[in-house]
Amino acid sequence: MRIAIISDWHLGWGFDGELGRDSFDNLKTAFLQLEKQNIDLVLVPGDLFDMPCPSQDILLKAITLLNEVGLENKLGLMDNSGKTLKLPMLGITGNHEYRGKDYASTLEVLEATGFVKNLKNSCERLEKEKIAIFAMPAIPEKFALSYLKEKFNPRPLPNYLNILVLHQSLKEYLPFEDEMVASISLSDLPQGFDIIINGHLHWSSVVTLPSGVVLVLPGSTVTTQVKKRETEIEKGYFILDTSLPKDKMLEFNKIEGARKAYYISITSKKDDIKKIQENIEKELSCLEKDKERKALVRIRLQGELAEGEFTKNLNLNKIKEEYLQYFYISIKNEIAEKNLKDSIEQLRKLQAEAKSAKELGKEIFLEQMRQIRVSQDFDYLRLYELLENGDVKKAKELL
Ligand SMILES: [Mn+2]
Repeated sequence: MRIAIISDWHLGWGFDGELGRDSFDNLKTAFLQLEKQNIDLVLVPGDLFDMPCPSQDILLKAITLLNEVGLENKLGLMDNSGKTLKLPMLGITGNHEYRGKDYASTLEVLEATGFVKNLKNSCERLEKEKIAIFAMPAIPEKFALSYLKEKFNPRPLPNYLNILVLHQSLKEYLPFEDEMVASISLSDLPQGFDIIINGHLHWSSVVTLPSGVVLVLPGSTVTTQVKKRETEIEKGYFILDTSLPKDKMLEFNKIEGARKAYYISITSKKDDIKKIQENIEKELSCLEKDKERKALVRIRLQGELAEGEFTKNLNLNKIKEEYLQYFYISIKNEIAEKNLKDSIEQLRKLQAEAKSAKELGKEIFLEQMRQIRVSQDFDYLRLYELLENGDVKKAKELL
């Protein structure tokens, strides 16, 4: 059996901007490639859409795209209500699509339109093929570990190829400067599975963990943020061929013609403005230039300026304009003039605190609920969500 693993489509990403077609174009190309690759099943580990409530324009574009996919449902796969699907596709919701159980999810919409079976903390058994697919939709990271271990607690089936599908952060995979959080470590992943597939992390990779389980990160089909690790690997998907030996089962396929992305890191060692500008130009001149499909370029400037030089004299707009026809350039300028360094540190701290104000509110609420000793089984996260959405009537019912 040949299973396509294709994740994090992020349909609708940057929809109103110049790059608004990328998520659709890349997915379209990927499906056209898959149509020629003898695929029996498509697995989508979350973030099909970039947002929990896509606009009708985005939904229409997504449905139109999926309507044109020429993959046959040879397995006769059915949705949760027992209707045969148009496509042999199984999926879970990702963190970008996350909504509480009181609200309809994007996956439910795509299931109602007949494209995908929405897997919800369940096990999909393919009896004839002896394949068991366990799937846990994304939940807030803070609850992920205990949910996985205590509530979901998936148990592999004997004599099956056991696959687990997740959409969570993993502690070991977080770049140290990242704002993402994780509660699950590699050592927390359940034992006895043959393959664990995790969406969410946008670069592709396959590793065999010490426990023997093969961990697959399919990566995303579109570049949403130009991060260093992401630019080192092309956008694509995996094909899992269950007839092959375990070490040859997985094959990466890149999406042809996907927009390129580059990450340039420049550290100034007390350089002057002229030298920094030259260094940027030097790096940009080495990149592949394609006017038809302008590449994304992220430039990160770090280090210290030479004494007596001022960052305001670094004309970054001039560089952006000069390469306008080849690149979408975004610049993160962290170069500091010496005397400004301290105040910038302080500002950064304040910014970080402001960002978590909403999180803080939730924390306080949950802590207060804990203190009044409501029963362990009471779903206070759900209560919080209902209140946040102004559903007072439902909240009262719940109480
Ligand atoms: Mn994602």
